[in-house]
Amino acid sequence: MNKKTDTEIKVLTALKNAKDYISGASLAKELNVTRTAVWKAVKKLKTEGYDIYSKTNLGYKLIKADTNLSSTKIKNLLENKNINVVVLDEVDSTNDYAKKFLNEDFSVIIAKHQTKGRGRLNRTFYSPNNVGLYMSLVVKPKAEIIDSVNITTFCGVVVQRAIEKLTGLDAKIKWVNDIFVNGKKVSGILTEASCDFELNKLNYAIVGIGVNLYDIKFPFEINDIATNLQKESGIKVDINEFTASIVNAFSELDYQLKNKEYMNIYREKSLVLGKTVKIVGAETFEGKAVEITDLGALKVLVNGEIKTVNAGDCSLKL
Ligand code: BTX
Repeated sequence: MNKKTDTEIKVLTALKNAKDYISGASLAKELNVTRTAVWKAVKKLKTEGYDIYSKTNLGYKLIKADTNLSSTKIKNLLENKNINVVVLDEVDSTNDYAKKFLNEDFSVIIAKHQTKGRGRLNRTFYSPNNVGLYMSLVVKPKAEIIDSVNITTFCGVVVQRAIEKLTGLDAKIKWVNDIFVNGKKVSGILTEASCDFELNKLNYAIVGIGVNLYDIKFPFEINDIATNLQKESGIKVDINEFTASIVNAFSELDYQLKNKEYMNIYREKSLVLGKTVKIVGAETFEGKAVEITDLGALKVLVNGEIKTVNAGDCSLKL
């Protein structure tokens, strides 16, 4: 690595000391150099691996991102200190491991690596070491059975918001459980629940969330359909902050399942509404996705008739 120039050292020090974004003009004035010199120094520092973000009208910010999972750091960032946080080096599937924690009110199980990460319908979720968030939340919302299906849609919004907040990316939700960025999948959600039919209530739900955070070499089969947040935004999110942001949002779960306010964002960020989709489920058909109900059902216009889909796979037809 080349020795840093005086300007690079000064810019780096000023960025380290700044609490927020600092404009190129302010840096130039403070360091008594030109704005071009600041810009060149920032460009060079970036090539050396410093995470410096640039935002129009705001300037530059040095991000001290932590890419190592730490249960202590996550707990420090949680609003509810009673949440049980478990970080594992390796596990088959966090959704399976989470079943050990059904007696607790709210547990979070995260693994650095899953050997058998699961998707829906026996599919696999590729979960290599230290490049993604592989997490299961064990939650016990006060919900009737009919509301329990909405845990996945709520979680979709929570993950969408966390991505947008920490990377600025315009993430979209593909009905029902995938998060897409620039047309490729960055995240999937797998909710498994236990219900008491006699009492018409949910016993517990295990909400499995997988997010590709950092640069990954995907296997050939998914290389064209999957992406990661670092590649799309140039930002390495802080994994502990990202995790805590998702877990904290779940404190609203009871309220949101009842009031469904989050469904407005779910619709606004939908990748499928207004598009031609192919549905594979109890029936297979193509049509135009026209509505998503408060209960998360997708309404599809097929030959002048509306079909309502509660479960199934949905893909976009180009
Ligand atoms: P899904 O069935 O909708 O998605 C799985 C499909 O997505 C695969 O068949 C493949 O085409 C594609 N895929 C596989 N791995 C990835 C990846 N890393 N990124 C993008 N696309 C991929 C979605 O199921 C639900 C996934 C939940 C994963 C979490 S991780 C923590 C928890 N534990 C666990 O075992 N599963 C959940």
